[in-house]
Amino acid sequence: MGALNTADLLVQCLENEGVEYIFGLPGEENLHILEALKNSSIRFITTRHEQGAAFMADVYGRLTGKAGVCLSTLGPGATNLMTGVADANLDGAALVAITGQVGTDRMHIESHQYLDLVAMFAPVTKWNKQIVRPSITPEVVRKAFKVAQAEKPGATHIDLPENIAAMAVEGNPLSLDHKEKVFAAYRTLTEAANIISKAKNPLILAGNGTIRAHASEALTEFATTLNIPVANTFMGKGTIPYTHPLALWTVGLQQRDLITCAFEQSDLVIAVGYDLVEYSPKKWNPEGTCRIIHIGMTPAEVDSSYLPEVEVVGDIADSLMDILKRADRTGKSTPYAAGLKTEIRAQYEAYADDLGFPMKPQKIIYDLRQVMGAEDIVISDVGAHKMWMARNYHCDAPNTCLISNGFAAMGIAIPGAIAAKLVHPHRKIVAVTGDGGFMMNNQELETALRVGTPFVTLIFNDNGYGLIEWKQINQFGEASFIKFGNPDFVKFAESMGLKGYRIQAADELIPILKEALEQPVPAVIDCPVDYQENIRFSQQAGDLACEIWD
Ligand SMILES: Cc1ncc(C[n+]2csc(CCOP(=O)(O)OP(=O)(O)O)c2C)c(N)n1
Ligand SMILES: [Mg+2]
Repeated sequence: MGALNTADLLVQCLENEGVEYIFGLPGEENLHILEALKNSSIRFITTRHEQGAAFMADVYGRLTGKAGVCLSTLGPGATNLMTGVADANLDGAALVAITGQVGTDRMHIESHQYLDLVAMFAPVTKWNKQIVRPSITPEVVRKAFKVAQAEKPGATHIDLPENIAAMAVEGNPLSLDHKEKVFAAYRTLTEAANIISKAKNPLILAGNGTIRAHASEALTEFATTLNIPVANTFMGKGTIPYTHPLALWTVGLQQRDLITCAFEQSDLVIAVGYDLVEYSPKKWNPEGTCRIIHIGMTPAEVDSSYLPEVEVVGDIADSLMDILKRADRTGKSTPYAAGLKTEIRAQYEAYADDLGFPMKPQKIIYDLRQVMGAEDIVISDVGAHKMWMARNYHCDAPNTCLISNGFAAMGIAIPGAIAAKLVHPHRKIVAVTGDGGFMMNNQELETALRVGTPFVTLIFNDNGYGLIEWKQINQFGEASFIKFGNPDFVKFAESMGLKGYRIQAADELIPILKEALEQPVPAVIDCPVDYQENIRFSQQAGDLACEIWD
């Protein structure tokens, strides 16, 4: 091996961080990095679009808590990367983006493909820097990972000019930090326990922070012992098993739903690992009158509808266990919750045998749940199908239904499924997507075939941007500019060497899903969906009267 250059040292630093994969696309300005990767333990996954690479890193980060890494060249490669980087940043997923760049000798003049990438990525990252001298590489890399992985996780970015990448350097990776737990202050724990002990109808709102902190078991014990019902956000699915009697399932639709009643009934919301980016408190606390306890790894965000009486800031599992020791709710129960849960469950089960075709979204999801095991993973794309997945796909365990609900970018599901299969090769993986989102990143199905990550893509086919249609009809009484045509998805899949299926009757879905999940190659299922259900649901929910569960 020749002398070490900056790109070699960069790769050594990435190895030191435990990086397993880099998702990316080559360009002239990142050639030195690719050369350095040839002799590395890191597996480079060549993608078909930089956005795909960033979404893969995003979902890797979300599933593992370790930063996913994506790489692009400068200019157009970097602009393509941005959507996935922004998604990680707003969804609280650790990600490190690396871009190639022109040499430092031509940044001050009009230069082919040059954009100021540090300025460009600044608003979509927690921190970013250019490597301006070879010797600072270990510090820049260490800081990028430390910041990306620290609560609340997000994206960071490293820009490497090509002349710096080629320069000789001496140096070694820095040793990693040993994260110490931070414990909440005694006063906040006792105060929280007192408020909880006295509340009449408390309700737990569990968010993705609970999952990031590995506090799901603690939360389940806390809720069970104190007999307090739990609603989870879209990204908080699986914090408590959906079969648990106190689990009121998911909240977060931008409209009324049965679960809204739980918030109307409660006199205290205990928000645990709740990220406001997901579901504005203005939706569940419009008057700002609700009493709130905030339990999180970081202090509460400022919002006029989210003014907690006490903020318990520290390791979430420890805080919950500590409050549990101090709180006393003997003889207290929340009678409304059982009635509400019975109704929520009845609405879910009502579609079990629905043979309508095109299939109702509730039935597609009901059937999907039947074929997926407790540890299997679905990744939802963004659209009307996501709203139904959020509402109707219930989880036993954390990180088994991934939904982008911070940035909510269409196109995440297919690249996300590749990352999920890499992280969990023995689990079944399904990407649930609309036909719109499918056409945004389906090129990555070739990546999936090539790298050997078989999974099933289930397309909700409505020939249109269904969620926008839903909103337009609710808001303006009619839809516009949302219809489009689709390719023949079965032939499309077959042309790529994948398996393709089309659902032609409701009772075909379960057997086809089972068969598709057994394939050694990625499979695509085209499933026509009846989105008339969307409007019907909105009308019903608008008329909902909560008083019956008083
Ligand atoms: C990249 C991106 N562009 C636009 C939007 C706005 N948007 C949200 S949902 C949606 C429609 C999604 O259509 P489709 O993928 O077919 O899913 P469906 O709603 O029909 O289930 C659009 C355009 C978005 N969230 N992300
Ligand atoms: Mg659609």
